[in-house]
Amino acid sequence: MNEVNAVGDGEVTCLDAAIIGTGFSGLYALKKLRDDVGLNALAFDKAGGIGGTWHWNRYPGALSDSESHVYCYSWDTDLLRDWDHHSKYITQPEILRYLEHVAERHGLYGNIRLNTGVTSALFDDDTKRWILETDTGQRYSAKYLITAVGLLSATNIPKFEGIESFRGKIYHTSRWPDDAGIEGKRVGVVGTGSTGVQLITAIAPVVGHLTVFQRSPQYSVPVGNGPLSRSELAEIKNDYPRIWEAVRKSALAFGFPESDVPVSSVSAEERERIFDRAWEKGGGFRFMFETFCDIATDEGANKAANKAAQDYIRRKIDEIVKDPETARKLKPKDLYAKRPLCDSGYYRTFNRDNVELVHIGENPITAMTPKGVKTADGVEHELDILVFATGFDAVDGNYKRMDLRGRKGVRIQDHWKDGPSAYLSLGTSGFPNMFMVLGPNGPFTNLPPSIETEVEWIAQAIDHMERNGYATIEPASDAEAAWTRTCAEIASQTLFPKADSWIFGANIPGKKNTIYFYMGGLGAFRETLANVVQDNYRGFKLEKESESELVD
Ligand code: FAD
Ligand code: NA7
Repeated sequence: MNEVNAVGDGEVTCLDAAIIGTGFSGLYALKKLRDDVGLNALAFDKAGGIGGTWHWNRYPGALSDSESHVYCYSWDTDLLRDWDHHSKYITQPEILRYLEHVAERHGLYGNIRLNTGVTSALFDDDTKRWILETDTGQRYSAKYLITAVGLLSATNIPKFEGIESFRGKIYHTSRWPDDAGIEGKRVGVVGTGSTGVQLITAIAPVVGHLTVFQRSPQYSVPVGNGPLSRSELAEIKNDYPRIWEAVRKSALAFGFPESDVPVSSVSAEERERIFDRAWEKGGGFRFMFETFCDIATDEGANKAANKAAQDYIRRKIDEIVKDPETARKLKPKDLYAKRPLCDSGYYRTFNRDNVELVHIGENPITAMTPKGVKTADGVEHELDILVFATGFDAVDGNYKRMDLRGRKGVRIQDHWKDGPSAYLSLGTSGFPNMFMVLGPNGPFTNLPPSIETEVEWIAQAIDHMERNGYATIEPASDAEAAWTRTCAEIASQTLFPKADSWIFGANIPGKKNTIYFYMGGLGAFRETLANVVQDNYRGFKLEKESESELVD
């Protein structure tokens, strides 16, 4: 008997495809499967609105650090022509407006169920269908399960002793309330990642006093945001076919040419000029990857390329920050090998009289108290509001928060006990007909182009199954293991695993520090996907009603 039988009786709505999530991934999956493959599909989201990341992350300063013209869909060419981006980078309200417009324009809302969390998804071995239960008490059955649950979506709120005693308000940046009421207040921010850097810079001028609790100093460069003129916009629109082609062939999909120049090949003066130009132009990924080709990979000569970039940013911090002790605390000493940050005046913010930096890396938080935060030096930092900009249980976080079970009732938590794995990030063995968008070991890129790549591949695979009478598809475990090894090998050629960050699961105590991304680039990833299809879905097991066939 299958675990599914434990769900109990009651009305079950039959679908072809159930999609979890309505961010960039879920919306496009719905559009493709409903309109191109012709499936009866529904998308669910626990949020009260569509947009995923951009529904949830409403904190002041929230901005995409992918440039606006490539932080959008490429598949709606009419919309590319009609939608005007007003600035080089796109803010949270604008991204949300864009996604709502897409949903409206393609009539997606009728197939979306909001305020509906999927609490369980169980594969029934007998019927070969997924049975879903929602927190609204509904049950659905679907042949295909598409998990578009987001890779930076499950919040991370660290445990601090005494937190429940704090008498002020506590927010996480990705659950920012409309009535946050920070104006004039004593606000503390824990966390100085991409989110913290944006938030701190944005709120410093409006709060009464801001205490920044920094565990690790960050390398950050200017974002270089600014308006897009009509002529710049027209140029982008005319150039879109070339831009998207280049994006799809590139490694990072950020829409700029990635450098092939090693740091060591230029003189010290030329190096400085290149960094200066990048600093002026702005953009974290541009600074790391458009300047030189070996900042994130160089292992030779004391990681000289990486060190050159570190030294440059440290010099900038010294130039910008007036108080030498604050500058010292702000300067990272480790590798420049986390997701590269950019900002709208982060370091400068620490010159303000109402901003105080507490380096909890040196002077740890010992407890939260009714009045605020106590540090090891005995100081109690009194606060009205405490904000956690502490990031996410990335990649597999939302999977672990569901009761998700594959063949023979195996729980995803058990299947992934040694860390999450997937074949091509699209599926995992033992979970038939479950397609993940941005699952583990997918491309580390500007994400909309990778999302499109994955959704299009999934739609093609499902179409293939429907046309050829297949009941199930799932990765063969050896193919999945080989993909994991490939991802590990590629990652080991970069410096990213050597820095503690969410990219390798190092931000959550107890989380498996392992491989979560494919760092071979979008171009190579797309080629691999195309070859897998051409080789008749190499590495996947496709099963008809009565037979089992490994296609390899
Ligand atoms: P999400 O947008 O995260 O959507 C997932 C949805 O699934 C959510 O709405 C969630 O509520 C829903 N969900 C999850 N579990 C369940 C469940 N059990 N039941 C029902 N619903 C569920 N990427 C870039 O490429 N460039 C950037 O500049 C960039 N900036 C970012 C800034 C921030 C602050 C954050 C948090 C992320 C950023 N990202 C950026 C990453 C961003 O998440 C992706 O670009 C993209 O938005 C992901 O879309 P998605 O649809 O895959 O996931
Ligand atoms: P990040 O990049 O994971 O940053 C989280 C920050 O919170 C970072 O500074 C952490 O310090 C800090 N943190 C986490 N846990 C703690 C505890 N327990 N105590 C003190 N400080 C802590 O999340 P973001 O939201 O900024 O960005 C995530 C991605 O979303 C980003 O890359 C973009 O793609 C969008 P640490 O550095 O680990 O010492």
